[in-house]
Amino acid sequence: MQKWKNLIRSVAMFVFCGALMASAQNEGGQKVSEETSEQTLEETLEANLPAEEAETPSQPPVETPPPTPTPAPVAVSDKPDPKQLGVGTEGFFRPGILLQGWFVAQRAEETSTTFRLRRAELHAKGDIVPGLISYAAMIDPAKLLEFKDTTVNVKGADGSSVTVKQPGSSAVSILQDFFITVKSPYVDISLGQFKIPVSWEGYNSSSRILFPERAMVSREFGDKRDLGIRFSKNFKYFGYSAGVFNGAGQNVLDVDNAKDIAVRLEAYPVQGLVIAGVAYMTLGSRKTNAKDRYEVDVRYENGPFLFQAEYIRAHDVKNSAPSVNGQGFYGAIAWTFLDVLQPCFRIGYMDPNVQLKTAAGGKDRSWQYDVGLNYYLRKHEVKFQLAYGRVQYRELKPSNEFILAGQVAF
Ligand SMILES: [Ca+2]
Repeated sequence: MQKWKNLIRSVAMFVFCGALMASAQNEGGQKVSEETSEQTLEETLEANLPAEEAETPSQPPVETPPPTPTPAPVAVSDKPDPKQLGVGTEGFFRPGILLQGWFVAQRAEETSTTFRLRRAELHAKGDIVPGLISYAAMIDPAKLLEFKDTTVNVKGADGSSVTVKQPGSSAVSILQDFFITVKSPYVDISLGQFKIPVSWEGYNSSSRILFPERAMVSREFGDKRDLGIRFSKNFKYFGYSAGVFNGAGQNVLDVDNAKDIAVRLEAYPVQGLVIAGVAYMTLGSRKTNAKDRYEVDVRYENGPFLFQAEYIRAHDVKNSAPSVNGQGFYGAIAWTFLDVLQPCFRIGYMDPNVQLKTAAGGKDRSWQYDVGLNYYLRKHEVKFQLAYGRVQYRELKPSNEFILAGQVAF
């Protein structure tokens, strides 16, 4: 920047001196006082510099050596990190991306194949007051697909229908995470929208899951976002995450005054081992809407070996209908060869409604079997995943799914 300033100065001086000489010649050799010349030069420079630069106070005279450049804002932290950008008065900004692309082939009633942009998460995060106030926002434009032509019945005398564009899935807003966090040694308090702390796989980053897709039970009850306030912190031997949520889901204002509360407690008794429990329940009026979750999960990672398992029990009340109890579990095991190649196996069970003895509403009790092979080119920053999964229902036709996935994340 200083180089450009000096260049602009030199050019301006050259042009200005040339103009002065020409003017002096034209006006019959009239002398211009040095004082006036210098003053005008400064004004000319001010006018020629970009607005932001012109505001810099006390431009030094051209003849003096260039002043030390104003230091660029740097993050105030123990170690300046070259990977983050200084913002605000003393804050910093760190961008992040998670891209997951799939080719998926499914066979249930019939075979279907498609390429799919599974995730395109764009993260903006950092501290605005280092060590005290942090922020994060994440959007995923891949969640919003083009609206589809859908036939909708209209209320009229002839009972006709119209074709209109409708969203292909229930999610329309691409806003995923929103954090305004106050940090302290024992608790980080966040206001915004984030995942409820149900299911280890659900709660943790989508960039680190073992298979391209989470286990059925984790998807059914976990990996859900809600608006609320969260209290969390991790220590050497334990961690916690507790929250109060609307209970209405992602990007939805609360429909009642009842609020959901959740507590997740994690213990790390030995290196690589996580044992956790979750309790989540609706407090307040539970007549029309209530959601309870209970969970235990365990994860052990030691060198190339990985084992993880979860069990979740659910109780739901919706619109005065009889309450529904659901439950599920899974166990997964993996071994990494040469730090890059990881075969993995998973077996899971999911029962969306334990009272029902038959399939209903497209939901049925099922067993899930998965086998996969992961290739880590740069750990989770660049990985490729191959997976085959089969879901065997009690009554519905079994479904088979083959996924080839690629991921880039930072
Ligand atoms: Ca509520």
